[in-house]
Amino acid sequence: MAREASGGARDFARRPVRLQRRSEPSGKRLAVSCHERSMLRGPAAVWAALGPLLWACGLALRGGMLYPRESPSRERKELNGLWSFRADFSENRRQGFEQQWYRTPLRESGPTLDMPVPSSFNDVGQDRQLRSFVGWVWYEREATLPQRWTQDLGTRVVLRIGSAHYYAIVWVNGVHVAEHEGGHLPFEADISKLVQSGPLASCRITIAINNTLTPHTLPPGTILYQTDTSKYPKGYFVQNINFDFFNYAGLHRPVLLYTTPTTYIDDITISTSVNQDTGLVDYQIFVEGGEHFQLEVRLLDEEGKVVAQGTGGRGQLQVPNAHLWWPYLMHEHPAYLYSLEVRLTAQTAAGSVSDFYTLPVGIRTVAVTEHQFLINGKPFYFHGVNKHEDADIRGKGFDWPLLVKDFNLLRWLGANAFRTSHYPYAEEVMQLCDRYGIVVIDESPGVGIVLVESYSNVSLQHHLEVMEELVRRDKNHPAVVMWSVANEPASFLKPAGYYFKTLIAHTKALDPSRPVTFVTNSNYEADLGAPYVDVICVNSYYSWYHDYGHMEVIQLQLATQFENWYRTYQKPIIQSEYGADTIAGFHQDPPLMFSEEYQKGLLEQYHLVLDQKRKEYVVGELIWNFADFMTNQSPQRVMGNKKGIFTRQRQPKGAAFLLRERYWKLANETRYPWSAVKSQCLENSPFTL
Ligand code: BDP
Repeated sequence: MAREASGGARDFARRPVRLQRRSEPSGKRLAVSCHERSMLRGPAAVWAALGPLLWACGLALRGGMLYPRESPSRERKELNGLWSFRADFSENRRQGFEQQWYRTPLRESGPTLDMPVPSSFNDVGQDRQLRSFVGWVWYEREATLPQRWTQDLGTRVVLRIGSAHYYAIVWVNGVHVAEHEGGHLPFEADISKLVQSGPLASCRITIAINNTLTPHTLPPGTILYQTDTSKYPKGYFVQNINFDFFNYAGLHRPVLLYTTPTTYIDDITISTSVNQDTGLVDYQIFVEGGEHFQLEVRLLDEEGKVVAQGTGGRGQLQVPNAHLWWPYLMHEHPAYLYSLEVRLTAQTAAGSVSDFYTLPVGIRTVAVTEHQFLINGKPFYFHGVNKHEDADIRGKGFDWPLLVKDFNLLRWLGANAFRTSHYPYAEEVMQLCDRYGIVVIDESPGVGIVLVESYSNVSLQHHLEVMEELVRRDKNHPAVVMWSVANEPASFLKPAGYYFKTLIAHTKALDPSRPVTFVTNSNYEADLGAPYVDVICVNSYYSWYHDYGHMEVIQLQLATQFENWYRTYQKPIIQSEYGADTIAGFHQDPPLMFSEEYQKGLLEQYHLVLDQKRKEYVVGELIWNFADFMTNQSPQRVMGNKKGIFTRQRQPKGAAFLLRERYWKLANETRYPWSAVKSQCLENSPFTL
């Protein structure tokens, strides 16, 4: 007999110390708070048009999460490379806490492995047990600090962890400094006092990470104990999940130290709009660590010329004849980025100090009507992909060559957009999207919400906090045009209505300038969350998970589904997933499932309907998936999900060429001002006119 875990799972995930909010409200904050109720959705077009006004009373986000950039007042030191590592294989997984492994160097409490950071710990070793390990793992590394950092008391030293999946506790020199729940967003700890209190020029960073998922984590999961001793050894359990990707874990993104002065620019929020030819940049600057300061801001164009300037913590910069940030392929000068230079001058007991931060700014507007998605007032059609962050032995570890390769493939394909399925991606990914003009639907890790327990208040509270963290991190990226709060939740369950109403209203209160959605696979009549979204994003797998092999039913089923959704809601629709598993190199004619021909045939059937409906209200199509990716083992998965149009090694299947032809044609049709697109990747592209 099996029972759902309660004690055990919670044991593994239990927080030994209370979760600390990153920073408490401060009297000095400049943002104006406004009651959430006033942010509840009116007609989409109205709130989108009112974006800049509403922004002024957006729900105040507490604590900045500016990307750590170098500047004349800020230094950074990456801690990537080899860390010491140990998985706690003890029965209750808590030996590390019982023996306080953080108190002394990890090698003193037992054997350690070398573990690369960033990477997942799962696939770099030869140990099957480590690959599927559930519980606490321990990472440790010594960092040598520049003398100034440890001796200049006017310097603030911050430890930043780009992502630790799933739950993390951090110590520096054995002292607890931070704790964080959630595997896809950064968190920080001010460690100045610790590193400036003694003669040490180095510090020991210990991070314990737990990958256990519970019904209240995002994504959710459960631990299943197998208690039939005739079949399983004592204490046997497995982690169950309701999402279709491998639960890679570890330090997935860069870990670094950076400095600021002790009075510093903590956060910047910008919001842009356009009035005739004038670009408007509303800014708010949040300062911490001091009361007496001046702020100066300058907006520079790409040539470095100052085009507008201002002073103070909030204001509006006006840019006559502004260059707008356009998606790539939509305009001949896409992705124009200004630089917002912020200079803080503060008077401290030790004299005057300065802090500098430069933020890339794209001026653009986003709005939604009953049947269109508008960027800069022009209809935008999403022709792109869904992605995952994993590849080969590094699992979900951040990797520059992979990132550049993926963006080269996106541009080869003519993809103008992707969704960060099914969790927030690395900040460096978002930065490249800004620079290249690739539009992003930014998705939270709300995937696999199918249990009633996952709709509880505990879960909702955490989901609201995750949206705060996500908006805080990504709010200034022009590439981000919509938030997605979840993927394929059981939105037909009774509590889903209140859950999504609250979650979407909260996200809009955090950021009134962007539409909000979640991605559904529920029936249009049963979906209790759909009334609250601005754009209907719907996944379907006709002739794959139903009517196997019968591609002839696709057109009828897809057209009917679109019509039903539109008749019910009169909102624009995105085909947010569709696809077929395909083993690269399998060929079969007439096409059979899993062959390259079947994948192409299925896509073509979808395209016939998309081509009709995009003349009406369908505003986008995102293939599932850009590349093959790893999943849990199951008889339905052949070493992972094979719905990629590229293999996991990023080589094209036949469908990649089909989509490439389609996307470049779509680009030619939807370009503004009207003129032919030139392929950025291949001089002799058949689509270069
Ligand atoms: C969709 C999910 C996605 C899966 C895909 C599939 O959103 O995460 O990988 O199905 O089954 O339902 O390939």
